[in-house]
Amino acid sequence: MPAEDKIMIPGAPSSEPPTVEEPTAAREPLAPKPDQQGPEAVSPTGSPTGEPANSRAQSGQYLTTAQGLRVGDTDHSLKAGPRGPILLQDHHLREKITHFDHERIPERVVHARGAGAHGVFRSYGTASRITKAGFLAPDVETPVFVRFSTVLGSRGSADAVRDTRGFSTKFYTDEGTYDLVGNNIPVFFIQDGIKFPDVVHAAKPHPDREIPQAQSAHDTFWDFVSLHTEAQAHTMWNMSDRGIPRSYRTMEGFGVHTFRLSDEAGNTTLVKFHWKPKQGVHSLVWEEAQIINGMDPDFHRRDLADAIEAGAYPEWELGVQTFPDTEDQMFEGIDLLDPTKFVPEELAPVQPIGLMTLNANPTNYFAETEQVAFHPGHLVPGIDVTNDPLLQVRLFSYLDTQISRLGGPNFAQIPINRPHAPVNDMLRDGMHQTAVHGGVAPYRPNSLDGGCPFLAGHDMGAFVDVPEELAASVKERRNPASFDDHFSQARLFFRSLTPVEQDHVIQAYTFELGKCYEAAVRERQLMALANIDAGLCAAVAIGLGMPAPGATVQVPDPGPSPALSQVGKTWPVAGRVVGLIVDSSSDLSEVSAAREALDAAGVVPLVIAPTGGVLGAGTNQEVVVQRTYLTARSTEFDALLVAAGGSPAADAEQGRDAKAGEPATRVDPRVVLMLSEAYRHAKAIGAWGAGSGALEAAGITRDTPGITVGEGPDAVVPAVQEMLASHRAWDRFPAAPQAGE
Ligand code: HDD
Repeated sequence: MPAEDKIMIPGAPSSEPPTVEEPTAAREPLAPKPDQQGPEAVSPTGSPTGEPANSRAQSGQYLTTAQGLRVGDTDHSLKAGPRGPILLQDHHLREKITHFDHERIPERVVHARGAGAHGVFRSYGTASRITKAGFLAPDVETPVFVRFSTVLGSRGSADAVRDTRGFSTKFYTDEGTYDLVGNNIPVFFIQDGIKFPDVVHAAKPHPDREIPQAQSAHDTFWDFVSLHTEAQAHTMWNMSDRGIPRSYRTMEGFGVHTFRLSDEAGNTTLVKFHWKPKQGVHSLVWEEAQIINGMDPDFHRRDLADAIEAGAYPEWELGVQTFPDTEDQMFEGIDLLDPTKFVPEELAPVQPIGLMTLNANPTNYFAETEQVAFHPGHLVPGIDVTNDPLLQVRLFSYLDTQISRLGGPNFAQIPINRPHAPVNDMLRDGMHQTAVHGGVAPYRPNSLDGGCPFLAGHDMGAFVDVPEELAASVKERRNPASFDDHFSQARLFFRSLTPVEQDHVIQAYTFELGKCYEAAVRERQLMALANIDAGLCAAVAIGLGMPAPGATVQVPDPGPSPALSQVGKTWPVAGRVVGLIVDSSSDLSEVSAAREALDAAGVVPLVIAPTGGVLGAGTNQEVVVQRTYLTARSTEFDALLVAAGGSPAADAEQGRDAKAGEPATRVDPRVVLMLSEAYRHAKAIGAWGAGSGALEAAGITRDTPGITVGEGPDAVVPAVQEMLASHRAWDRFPAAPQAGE
C-alpha cells in the first residue's frame, strides 16, 4: 500500500523517527511557585554527599518525642493515681511503645548475619585497558561499604559456623553505585537460579522444630546435595578449611560469575573478580570453631571491628582473571557460564586492578549494616552481566527482596544506599518516600519541566547494554551439555590440597554425615564421594562405619591447582593476636620486652593474668592486664607465649593451700587448658622462665613442631613470629590417608 494511503490513527505510536527534536542543552526546570516554599526541598536521592547521613537524627540536648516536644518524664506512665490504671491519653507512652513494637524488620532470607565496614577503593588503572568504568581508571579513589556474612544462620547466630561467607562490596562511584555481591567460595551450589529456593530450604533448619541453627550437618542439606550432584563442588569447599575462616579479614572473595567488561571502543572481555586479602588466607580448625561459637559467638564481627578501631585496617587487592569473549564462552574446557566451575589460577592468573582498605566502622549497625541493600544489577558503564543462568535470576531476586525487607521501593533513599552520583530518576511516591520532589512533569518527553531529564549518549556516561548476538535457538528448559560434569572440579579441589588439609576435609564429611539420621542419605553422599576420589570416600566410609561404594561415572581428571592450598606459604603477621600468659612468678621486664617486640611487628599482644588490673602497680615495670584466666580462652589467640608457671597469688585466688606432697604452687588448670588447646590446634607456643613448667604440666614436649622454649623473650618471640607467618605448625596434625584412586 502506498504510504499516502495509510490509515492514520491519532495518538498511535509511529514507526517513523520522531520529528520533534529532543532538547540538547540543559534548561532550568520551572522555578518553584511562590506558594511552594514548604520544607526545604532537599532530595535525599539527589544529594551526593553534601547532606550528612544523620542530618535529621538526634540533635539538641533534651529528650523529645518524635515531633520534637520536650519530655519531662519517660519512666512513669500517666496513671489514674500511683496505683491506678494507665490512661489511653498517654501519647508519649503510646509513641514509645508503638515505635518499639516495630523496631525489627524481616531479616535477610539468606546472609542474615553479617558485619559491615566503610572503606576506600583505589584503582591501579590496570583494568582501564579492558573497561571504561570510571572507578577503575588510574588512581581513582572510590568510597566503599562492605558487608561480610554467613549464609544459613539467623541474625543472632554464631559467626564461626561451617558455612559459605558472603563478601559484598558497594562502590559509590561517580557514575552510579556498583555492587559486587560475592562469596568466599568461587563456585556455587546450583547452575540455575530457579533452584535457589530448593537449596536454601534444604540447608535452613528443619521446618518442624527449626533446628539445627546455622549448620549444614543435617539430613535435609545432605539429602539435597547428594541428590543434586552439581552441588558437590561447592560442598567440597565448605567441608574444607575454607568453610571456617579464621576471620573476615583473612578470607578471599570471589564474584563467582563471569562478567563482561567493555572499553570505550566497545571491545569486550570476560572476567572473573577475585579479592585477595593482604592479611593472608587463614582458617580455623573445627574444634576451635566449635569452642568459639560458645565462647564468643561474635568472633568475626568483633575481630573486624577491633582491627579497624585499632587502626590495623584490613586490605584486599581486587584482581581479575580475563578470558577472550568468544562465541562459545569456554576457556580451557571450562564453561564460563557455569557458576559451579571456577578457573584455576594456574590457567588464568589473577591480575591486580586495585586495593581496598576498610578504615571505618559503622556508626549504627541497623542504619548501615542491616539496611544496606546490594544487588548484582547495580552496574556502571563498562561492566555488564553475562547469560550465566544463576546470575540472570539474581538480577531479579535482589531488587525484589529489598521491597519486603526494607518496606517498599524507596530503599535507595536510605542513607547507606544513597548513590554518590546525582540521581534524577522520575521514580515517584511509594512507601517511605523521603524526597520532596519539585516540578510537575515526572515523565518524558516533557516540555513543562524544561524537558528534563535528558537522555545521555554513551559518550556522556550512559550505561549501554553490550549488544550481544544470540545464536538462533529454541525456547526450552534445559542446560547445555557442558554443564553436565558435576565431579571433576570437586576432585580438582580435593587433590590440590596438602595431606593435612585433606584430612580436615575427611573429618568434616565424617562429622556432618555422622549427624544425618537417614542411612540412605549417608549412602548416597558416599556414592558421590566415590565419583570424586576413592581415597576420600573410603576414609569417610570408615568413619561412618559403612561400606565404601565404587565410582559410577567416568570423571575427567584435571591437574591440581596448588594455588588452592593454604599450607606451605608465609603471610604477614601484622594484625595477628598473641596471648601472653603471666602470673606473679613472671619477670615483668621480660613481659614488657615481649610486648614491645610483638608490637613492633604489628602483632597484637594481649596479657593474660590470674586477675585483672595492673601487674607491678606502682613500680616502673607496670604491665596492664587485658584478659584474665577466667575470661581468656585459647581460641582468641593465634599463638601463645607463656611466662607463668604457677604462683602463690594464683593459688590464693583459687583458695588453694598446698597439701602435703604437692608442689608449693601448681600451674593453674586454666593455663593448662589454654596450652593444651593451642597445642591441639597446632598453634605456635613459646615459653621462657617458669613457662617451661607450664608446658610440662600441659604434657607438651619441647621438641615438637611449633614449640619454642628459650632463656627469655629475645630467644622465643622471633621464633614464634616466624611460625605465626605460616599460620600453624601444620606438621603437628596427623596426616591424611593418601588420596587417589
Ligand atoms: Fe544471594 C543475599 C551472594 C546466589 C538471592 N547473596 C546475598 C548476599 C550475598 C550473596 C553476599 C548478602 C548481601 C548483603 O550483605 O546484604 N548469592 C550470592 C552469591 C551467589 C548468590 C555469590 C551465587 C553466585 N542469591 C543467589 C541466588 C539468589 C539469591 C541464585 C536467588 C535466586 N541473595 C539472594 C537474596 C538476598 C541474597 C534473597 C538475601 C538478602 C538480599 O538478597 O539482599 O535476594
